[in-house]
Amino acid sequence: MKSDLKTRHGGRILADALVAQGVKLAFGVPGESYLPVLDGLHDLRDKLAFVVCRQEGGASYMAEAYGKLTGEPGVLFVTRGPGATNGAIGVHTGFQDSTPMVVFIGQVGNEFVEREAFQEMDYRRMYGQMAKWVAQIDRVERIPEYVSHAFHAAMAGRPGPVVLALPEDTLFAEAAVADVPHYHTVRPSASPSEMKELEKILHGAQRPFVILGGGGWTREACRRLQAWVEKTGLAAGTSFRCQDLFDNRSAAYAGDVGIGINPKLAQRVRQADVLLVIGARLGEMTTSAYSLVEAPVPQQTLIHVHAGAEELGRVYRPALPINSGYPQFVDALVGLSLSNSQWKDQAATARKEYLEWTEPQPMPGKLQWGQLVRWLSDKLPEDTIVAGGAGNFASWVHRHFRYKGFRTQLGPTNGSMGYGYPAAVAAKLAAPSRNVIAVCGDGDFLMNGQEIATAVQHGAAFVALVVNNGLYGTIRMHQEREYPGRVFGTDLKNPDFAAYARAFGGHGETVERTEEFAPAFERAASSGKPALIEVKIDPDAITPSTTLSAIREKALKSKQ
Ligand SMILES: Cc1ncc(C[n+]2csc(CCOP(=O)(O)OP(=O)(O)O)c2C)c(N)n1
Ligand SMILES: [Mg+2]
Repeated sequence: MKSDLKTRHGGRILADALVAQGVKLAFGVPGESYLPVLDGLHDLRDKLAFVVCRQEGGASYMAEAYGKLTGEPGVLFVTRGPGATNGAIGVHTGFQDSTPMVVFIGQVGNEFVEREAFQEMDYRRMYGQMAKWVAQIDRVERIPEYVSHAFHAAMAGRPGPVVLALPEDTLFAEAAVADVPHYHTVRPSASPSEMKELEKILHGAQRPFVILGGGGWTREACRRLQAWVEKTGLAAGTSFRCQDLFDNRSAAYAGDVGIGINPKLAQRVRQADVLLVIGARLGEMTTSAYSLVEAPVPQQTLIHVHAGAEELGRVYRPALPINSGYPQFVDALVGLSLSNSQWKDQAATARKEYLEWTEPQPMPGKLQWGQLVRWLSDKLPEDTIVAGGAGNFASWVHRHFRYKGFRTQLGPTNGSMGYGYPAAVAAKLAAPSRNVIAVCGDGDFLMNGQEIATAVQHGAAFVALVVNNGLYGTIRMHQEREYPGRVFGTDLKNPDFAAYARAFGGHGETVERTEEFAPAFERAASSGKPALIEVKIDPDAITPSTTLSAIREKALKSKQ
């Protein structure tokens, strides 16, 4: 019935396609390369909000965080070459974190293509390794088809980013085409024979351990899995920065299998006879550099459940690979009734070890950061979203914060700095009724500090903490360990962070002592503005369990 269709320009067709796919919020930085899209979005501004950002790095993290939080593709718009290169960091993060994203990039018109025209790049080559699919839409009438394909591809199996380039002539051209309805989420299920085999393996297990991780979970699947784990008496851990997949207050929770792992938990994973791994890829950070689980054939009997068929057998040859979506797998799993009193005793010991490990230890200086993390954990509402970036400041959060519900943690599993602040902006805009905090380092924060402007402009009021040790502390720690006393390139001269926040129209505070924090936090949280608290810590306090000077002394001794 083509004749009934209205003629629209490419930008409007694209905007309509996004609304048809259920998109309500998109992030980006504008460019002259995609003006018709902005024009199309103008028509649909009541249905789809566009969050205009200050740097594509921040915008791409926002789109990634939106995808991570909601489970639906985060949508990003960037301009040609410079926008595309700035925006790459969030796409790389989304790929490693299995986050669904759909990224649109302006492109030179087809009449100039392959001339290295103004800002021209071949995005298929540029994004090839960090996207599930990269394509260019060369015909205006095929926009709805490509967009539908992109949303299906971003969501199918192991979720991830998809990139679509938009040549200018495609966007300005007009066509009369139909929209495509909302995408399906296509994920496989475990077969009855696989579940039988799983039951047999678990039935004979003496020291089993469960690890959850990855992207593609739902609140309901996590809740049902947790109830089953608790009922069977198993112990469970979570992979690196996926600590919110299991209520950390549960008696069955044994801690996070990530960076700075509890040595007793590491031992438990190493010595398990059966590992039931659901959704985690078992990457370098989760396996302590492939040492907890040996590659390619693990000592443990590995049952590896993953939504991406290509992940099974990629690093580890499992005893039982199961290609399944996680809600689908949990559906089948909860039907199994298993129980073993030996497991229950082990889970109780694991829990005791978790509680001991997560008690904050005293650290040098006037401000006890570990105690403050515990204070936040005890005080903030249960569904508070904690967005964090990369650096040693985060190790206190990993260790002392108890995540209590699904999608209360937004962190980059690729260890990418600058994530926390923009992720918190996206979280507050996506879920305005939820409480949000960002936890940043001094180095980490300034990678995207400009996005305070975005928070102010769009009314995203949340509290950001900037943990200031005047160092790229993580790198200093490694430096002192490898080349003690030879400090180079890791000192930072910082601005007055509170004044910086105020200059953007936000609320700013500086805290130097433990006891100053609570009243400062109350003032910040009730300011009604994007708020920032600079939290000054002693640079010697480099991790929750050791100091820089101790690391240096040990390294010097070992070199003598
Ligand atoms: C985008 C990016 N650049 C560089 C790094 C390497 N890197 C990892 S942690 C770190 C230092 C973090 O410093 P800061 O945010 O101040 O945290 P601290 O370790 O001092 O607590 C650096 C430079 C990275 N992970 N990501
Ligand atoms: Mg620092």
